[in-house]
Amino acid sequence: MVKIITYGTFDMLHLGHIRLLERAKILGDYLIVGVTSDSYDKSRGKINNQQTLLERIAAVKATGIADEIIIEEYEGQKIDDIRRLEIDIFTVGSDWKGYFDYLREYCNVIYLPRTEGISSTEIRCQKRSLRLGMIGETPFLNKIIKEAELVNGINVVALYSNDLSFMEESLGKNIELLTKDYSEFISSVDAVYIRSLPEFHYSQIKQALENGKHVLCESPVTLDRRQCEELFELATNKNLILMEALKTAYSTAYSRLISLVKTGKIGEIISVDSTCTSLRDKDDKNEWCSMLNWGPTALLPVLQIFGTEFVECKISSKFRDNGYDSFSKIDISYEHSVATVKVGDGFKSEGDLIISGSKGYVYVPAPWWKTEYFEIRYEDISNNRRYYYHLDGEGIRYELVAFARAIEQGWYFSDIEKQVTFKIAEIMEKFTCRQDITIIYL
Ligand code: C2G
Repeated sequence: MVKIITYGTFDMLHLGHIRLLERAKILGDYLIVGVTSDSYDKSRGKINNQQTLLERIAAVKATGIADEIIIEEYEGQKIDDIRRLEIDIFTVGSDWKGYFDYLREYCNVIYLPRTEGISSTEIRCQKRSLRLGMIGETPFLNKIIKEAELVNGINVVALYSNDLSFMEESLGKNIELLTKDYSEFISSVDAVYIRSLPEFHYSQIKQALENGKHVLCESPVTLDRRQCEELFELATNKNLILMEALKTAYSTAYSRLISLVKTGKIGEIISVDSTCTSLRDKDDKNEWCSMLNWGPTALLPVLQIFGTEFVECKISSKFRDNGYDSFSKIDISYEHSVATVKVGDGFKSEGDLIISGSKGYVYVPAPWWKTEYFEIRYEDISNNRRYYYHLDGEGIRYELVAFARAIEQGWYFSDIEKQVTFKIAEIMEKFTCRQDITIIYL
C-alpha cells in the first residue's frame, strides 16, 4: 500500500484545494491530510483564517477524498509524521516547489500543479470588504496602514486629519480620500480607527456611531467614565461595534500569560509591577501625558489580574510646565494585594512586567507590552518554564483581525473586559481632573 501525505490550512475550502487532494489521492492508495492548527497558522503568520480548525477539518472530511486526517501543530512535524506513519510520498502544491526538498531524505517528494485563479485570500477579500477610515494626526497611523494591508478584506480608504505632515508619502498615495471635511470622510467608510488626542475621543466616537459606523479607538476610550459607558451603550443600541484598541491585549503571549497566572500556576498573586517608558521624540508634536500615553497599557495586567475594585490608588507624578506628566508612579492597594505601575515619556526605565506569587513569579522582559516571550520562575530553578509565542507587528494586525471579525459576526468576545475599559477611563478622568485621587507632585 502506497501511503501519501499532504498538509494545508484549507480555509474556505475551494476548487484548488479539492483538485490538489484528488491529484494527491491518485498518487497511491492511502491519503493522509494534515490540517494546520489555528495556533500553528498564527505562528507562521497566517492570521486571516476565517474558519476554525474543526470547521476546516470537517470541510476536508466532507470531500471524502482523505482516508485519514491529522492535525499539524508545529514546525518540523512533517518529518515526525512521515517516519511515524511510514509515508511513501509527500505532496503539496507547486507554489511550495523546493521548499520541502529536505523531506526527500525520508520519502518521495512530489509538487503538484497549483490551480491558478483561486485562493483562500481572494475568497476572504471578496467576502469581507471593510472600508476603514482613520482619524488622527500621529505617525502611528502609518503603522495602522501597513498592518491593515496584511488583514484580508480591510482597506484603509480615508483619513480625516487637520495635519497630514505625519503621513509617509508612499502610504498616503494609496488612500483615496485625505480630507478635513468630516461629512465627506464619514460617508466614505464603514468603520473608523481613532488615534487622536484623548480629549477628542468622546465626540469623535459619538459622531461615528451616530453615523452608523463601527469604531476601533485607542485607549483611553474617553477621559470620563460616564461618557465611556454611554458610548458602549449607544453602540449596543445601534448594533455597532465599539472596541478599545490596546494592542498588547491581542498578543498571544500576553493573553496566555494572563490565563496561566489565573490557573494558579504561581500560587496566590500578591503583587504586579508594570513599567512602560519611552523617551518621546523631541519634535513629536503630539505631546501627551505619560499617563494617557502609557497608563492604559501599564494598568491592563493589574486590572485584569486583580480586578477593578481597589482600596486605594495614589499617583506620584513629575509634571512639565504645560501640565503634562513626564513620569508617573501609580501605587494601587487591593484588599489582599498591591500593584506598582510606572509610566514615562520623559524618563527611561526597564520596561518589564513582574507578577509575584506564593509559588513563583512571572517575568516578562522589556518591552513587555509587545512581548513574544515570558518566563515562569520558581525557587527551584529546575522547574522554571519559558514560553514563546511569535508576534508580528506589535499585535496591531491581530487587533485589526479581531475588529473585522467582530463587525462580521455582530458581536465580539472582548480581549479587554468592559469593566477594565471603564476603570481605565475613570482613572484617567481622575488624573486629568486632579480630583478624587491622591496625587503627589514630584
Ligand atoms: N492549493 C492549490 N491551488 C490553489 C490553492 C491551494 O493547489 N489555488 C494547494 C496548496 O499548494 C496546498 C494546499 O492546496 O498544497 C493547501 O493550500 P492552503 O490551504 O493555502 O495551505 P498552505 O499553507 O499553502 O499548505 O506546510 C505546508 C503548507 O501548510 C501547505
